[in-house]
Amino acid sequence: MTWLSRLKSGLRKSSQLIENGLRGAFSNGDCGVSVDDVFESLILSDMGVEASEEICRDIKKQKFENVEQLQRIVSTSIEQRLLHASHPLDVPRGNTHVILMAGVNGSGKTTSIAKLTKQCLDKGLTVEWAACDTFRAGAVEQLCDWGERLGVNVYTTYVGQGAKASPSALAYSAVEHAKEKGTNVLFVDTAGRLQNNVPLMQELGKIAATLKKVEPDAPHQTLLVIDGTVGQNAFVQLELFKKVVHITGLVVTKLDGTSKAGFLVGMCSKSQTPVVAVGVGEQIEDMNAFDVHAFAEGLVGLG
Ligand SMILES: Nc1nc2c(ncn2[C@@H]2O[C@H](COP(=O)(O)OP(=O)(O)OP(=O)(O)O)[C@@H](O)[C@H]2O)c(=O)[nH]1
Ligand SMILES: [Mg+2]
Repeated sequence: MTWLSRLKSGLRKSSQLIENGLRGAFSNGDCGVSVDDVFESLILSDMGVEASEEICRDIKKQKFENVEQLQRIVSTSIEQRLLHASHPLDVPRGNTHVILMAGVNGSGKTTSIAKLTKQCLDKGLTVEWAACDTFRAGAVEQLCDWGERLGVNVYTTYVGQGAKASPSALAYSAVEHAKEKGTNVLFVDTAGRLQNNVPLMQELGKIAATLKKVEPDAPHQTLLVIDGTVGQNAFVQLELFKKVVHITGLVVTKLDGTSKAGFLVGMCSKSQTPVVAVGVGEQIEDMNAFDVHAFAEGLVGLG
């Protein structure tokens, strides 16, 4: 299965909703005049009022004679709203590139690290991980399992002391070692935290500050992993995490498990934070760069 077909079949729950709306508008015979059905389906896909209204405005400006033409118009309008929203994972060769992963509980941080690592390994980069989720029981083991499968070294204890390290101490030591070894990329896994859990949010800030002590430019990237099933709430999460760390990009997971994938259109229209990758399943191949053309087509059920 190619990535494109994975993406499009992953988006099916959302696209069925929108496609039904487009079919409804067309069967009403209004040919681009009344767009109530379209508007409703865009809202149901969690696109938000503003983006939905703009897309409907685009529809009204054009003529269409069949559902496919209408799908094209909507897909083009969505794509235009997303033109600057994609920024694929970019890892310059040179000093160890540190990528800090943040996000609420269960959003997909750990599995996204594995998936993004696979892409780095395929490019010939060397990768290591710091298991800074010392909070959830089993979290370190989960990362180590993935590490074994991919042949990636995982830093799990505070080297030199052996005792259970604090997340910041472990992060510090991991960067030091990764730099020494000349590792290309170090992913730092962190504990899931609710954005209203103040101590855990502060701890995330502390990890980022500690990384800087070893490497002034680190973390070179801080990716917020967002569970796509939360829809528009993703925007709230982004704003709250931004108060603690400098979020450089988003990783959006579980687009296969939601009918609300439209939230990305609304969110990317409002936010300057680019989407680094999207996930549409639990397999290692189920993540890739945010291809806005394919996403827009997939979202309206084209292709
Ligand atoms: N269907 C689907 N499931 C996903 C996707 N990404 C992750 N998951 C699943 O979501 C669950 C949670 O993923 P984790 O990677 O453990 O999430 P986490 O953010 O590290 O969780 P905590 O460490 O507990 O905060 C796992 O069962 C993953 O397999 C996706 O794109 N699609
Ligand atoms: Mg995790």
